[in-house]
Amino acid sequence: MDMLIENKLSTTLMELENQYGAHNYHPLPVVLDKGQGIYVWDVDGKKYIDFLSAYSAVNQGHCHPRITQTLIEQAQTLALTSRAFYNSKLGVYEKYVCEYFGYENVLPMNTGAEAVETAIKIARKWGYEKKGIQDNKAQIIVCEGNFHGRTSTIVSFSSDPDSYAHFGPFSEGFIKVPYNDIEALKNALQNENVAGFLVEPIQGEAGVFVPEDNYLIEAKKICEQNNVLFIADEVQTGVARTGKLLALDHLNIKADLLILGKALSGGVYPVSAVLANKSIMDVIKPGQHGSTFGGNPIAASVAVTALEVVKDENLAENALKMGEIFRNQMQLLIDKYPLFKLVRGKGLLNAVVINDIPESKTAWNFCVELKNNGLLAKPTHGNIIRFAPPLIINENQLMDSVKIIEKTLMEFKNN
Ligand code: IF1
Repeated sequence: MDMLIENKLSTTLMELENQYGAHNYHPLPVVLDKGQGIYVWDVDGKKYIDFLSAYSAVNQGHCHPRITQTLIEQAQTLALTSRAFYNSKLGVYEKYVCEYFGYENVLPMNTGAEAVETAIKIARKWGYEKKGIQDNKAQIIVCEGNFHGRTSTIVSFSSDPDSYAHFGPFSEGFIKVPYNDIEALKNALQNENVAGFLVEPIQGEAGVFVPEDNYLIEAKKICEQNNVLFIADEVQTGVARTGKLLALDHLNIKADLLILGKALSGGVYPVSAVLANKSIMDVIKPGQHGSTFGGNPIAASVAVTALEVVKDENLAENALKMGEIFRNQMQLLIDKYPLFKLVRGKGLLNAVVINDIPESKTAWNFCVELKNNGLLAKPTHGNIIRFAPPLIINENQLMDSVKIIEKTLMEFKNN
């Protein structure tokens, strides 16, 4: 096809988004049209390796045949009943997801932010009804640099001005402590009104910041000692992304409230969940929380298949192995090219820190060049590039990706 005509189509489509959509994103200039496995294609038919995986939602790969089949079949059978009635898929899913992650109960929601909200509500209610906190006094400890979603309550305790500025007045009841600082957490836990500690096992938005192993182990211990719920947001780290089913599995600790989303559906449908044991979940009674779409038959069916795929295709083991190789390869590039400063991460949730001031556009410019060379990744705050391909990636594909990254490093002229 003629090059000019091809370019015109993607330009037209980008202009449509720019003209009619709210400008709440700053996408890379590529218009995607098709996906299969680790690959996506733009409207001109150009093929890319996807190293973002829709922010870890498509861990199982794009358009996984089994997951897609379940979605289609269930959509043709029964899509939505609301929770005013039982449906034939929900209970089956609930049993499956509870046994899968080792909890007694699940509360199904749709998006990650909704599941975080749900966990906050459960923790507060538990605080009043089980711990005996005086009404309206419950506190949740959160971490600096957190990312838990975009609702008005959640942005109330964000430390990123883009997330919270001019969205006040803010919700009360949150105590912020530095991440990876056990003494600060200990101090905050002195407050007897604390109901829960909400934490990401690895901070994604903060640039894939992995805390010391001991931090979360100790944190869990002192929460227990203080009768405070340990609430893990594994929306991004869960479902095999870090090389174990859950990031907390690396440390053999179990959250009191576990928050999941994104890859719970393989990215084909919004499915999120909060898991807990009965003694905690039973504070929620009929009429006290819910959602029209939460636990609908499509979501329930799709989630079972998406979780089966994770087991059947050994995605956790693969993520662990491929992650090792990826970080070793990035280390070789760091030794060779001054533009790359350091690599960090776990499993296939990794980031490379770029050697420039946080305010510069270097990471963005580099991602544009990666795109031109056939690999999609997105910069995050402070000149950091997140590298998180679907977990089905094999060693050959991974080495092809490393070649694209090195080629881009060789060619790169920052401007
Ligand atoms: C966007 C980051 C990723 C999350 C954790 C809850 C949610 C998220 C730990 C909310 C969502 C997203 C949303 C996305 C960018 C993104 C992200 F850059 F912000 F950090 F993944 F890396 N807890 N993360 O990471 O889930 O309501 O979106 O389903 O575009 O805002 P959601």
